[in-house]
Amino acid sequence: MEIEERVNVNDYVFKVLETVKLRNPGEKEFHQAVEEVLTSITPLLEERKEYLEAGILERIVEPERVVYFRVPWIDDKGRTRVNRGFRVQFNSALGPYKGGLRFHPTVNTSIVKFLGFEQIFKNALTGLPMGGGKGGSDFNPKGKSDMEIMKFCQSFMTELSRYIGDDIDVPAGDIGVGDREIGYLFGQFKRLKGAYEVGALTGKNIRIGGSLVRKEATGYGLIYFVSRMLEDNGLTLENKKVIVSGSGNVAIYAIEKAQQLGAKVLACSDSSGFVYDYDGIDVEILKAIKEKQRKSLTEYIKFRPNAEYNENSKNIWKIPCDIALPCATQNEIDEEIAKILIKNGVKAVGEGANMPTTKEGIDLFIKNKVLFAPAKASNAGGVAVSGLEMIQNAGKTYWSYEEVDQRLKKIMYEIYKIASETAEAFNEPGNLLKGANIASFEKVANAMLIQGIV
Ligand code: NDP
Ligand code: 2IT
Repeated sequence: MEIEERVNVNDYVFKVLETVKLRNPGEKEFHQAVEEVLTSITPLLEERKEYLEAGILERIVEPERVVYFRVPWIDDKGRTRVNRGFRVQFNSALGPYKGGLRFHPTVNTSIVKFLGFEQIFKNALTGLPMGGGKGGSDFNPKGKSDMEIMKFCQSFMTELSRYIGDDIDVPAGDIGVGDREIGYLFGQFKRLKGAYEVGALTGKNIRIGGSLVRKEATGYGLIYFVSRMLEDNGLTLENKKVIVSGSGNVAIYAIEKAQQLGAKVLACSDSSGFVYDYDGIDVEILKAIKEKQRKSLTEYIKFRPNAEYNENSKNIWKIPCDIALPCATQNEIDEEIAKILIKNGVKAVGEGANMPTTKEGIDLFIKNKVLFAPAKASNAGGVAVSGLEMIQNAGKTYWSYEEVDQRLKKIMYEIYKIASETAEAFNEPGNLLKGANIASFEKVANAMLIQGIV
């Protein structure tokens, strides 16, 4: 685009978005993530025309590099299986690419690009030196034996190892990838490199260089953020009715921390359905079923006398609650569900998952003055502690649980402060989505300006 064409910021943003859609056909999640960021930063672009002149927008929506590769492996019956592996190295203005790996049958280029794009800004908000990236595979870990998981991880890493390293790109977990998978990935990486390059992956088990509190970090960080947001609005978590979707890593530790702070968590879900526990979710039972046995939530009601199971996951949002915490996957909360939540009097929504609310859902929450904690701010605790794991690894040292937890809390409070102060400075007090997008974009754009057109 010529500079003259860039004078009207709204037209300019519209043209960039149109180009993104044309260049990345059919990638609707990626389009959605880009649109959300670009349309909310127009007031900043009005003030910083140098961003337009340096082509920051056109550059920031284009990944620096995308790789995809074949992942062949042999299942327990001796059959050859082939999956597809992905890594998108989106932006390295602030540091090495950093972001998780997702193993789920729905993974494709649109999913990894949307996640990678979000990650750029989320990582910037943590204040730690990390660029943005994401990866994964359409491999479905459900029903696979431990041996099959190991063989898949080894094959996946055989390819991925060409592209990662502690100063290059540092993967971690996401859906379907926890410390078991990171352990197998690390083992194969070490073998291929012939060196114990401990900082090339995070989310490691603490016995092989992981950080304390990494496992809890996303869920705990979400609750630290939400409690700060409530406090700022004269509310607390004490005795609040909370609904959490998902029952994986993020959901479990969000439930645990919310309960520690006095909330009543009534329900949680998985891909097969949800449980409503009138006595409040028993998080230790949940951990045993989901973390250890890797079974469905249907098991939960066997142990709890006052719990019910419902096989439609989405109906979890019909339960009246004060606080809704979507912690499963993207686009869980659409316009229809947002209307139900609002009708039932929801006071706050805290996004634990990435992009769990559609644009229409977000607009409704903001219009109806529901306190809204946007994912790239509120779920940044996971990658923040990954950043702390990188620092510990680089210094060949370990910090105590209390030390990491305190640092996590401080980072989450700081992110809240930046997002709310920026929202206020741009005349939209309370709009944390706008505040988080503007503050993080500015940070990345400034770092890009300094480094020239690369
Ligand atoms: P897990 O794999 O540990 O858990 C995912 C949970 O969500 C499971 O309960 C799963 O159900 C459910 N789920 C996944 N996909 C779907 C789907 N398509 N429909 C319905 N339910 C689904 O993943 P995490 O807890 O790590 O991740 C959850 C969300 O949080 C994701 O959006 C992820 O990107 C985000 N996130 C994760 C971070 C991390 O550090 N792990 C950091 C920041 C964000 P089932 O058990 O049946 O598979
Ligand atoms: O979405 C995310 O922030 C993550 N899955 C965590 C990424 C990381 O590098 O710890």
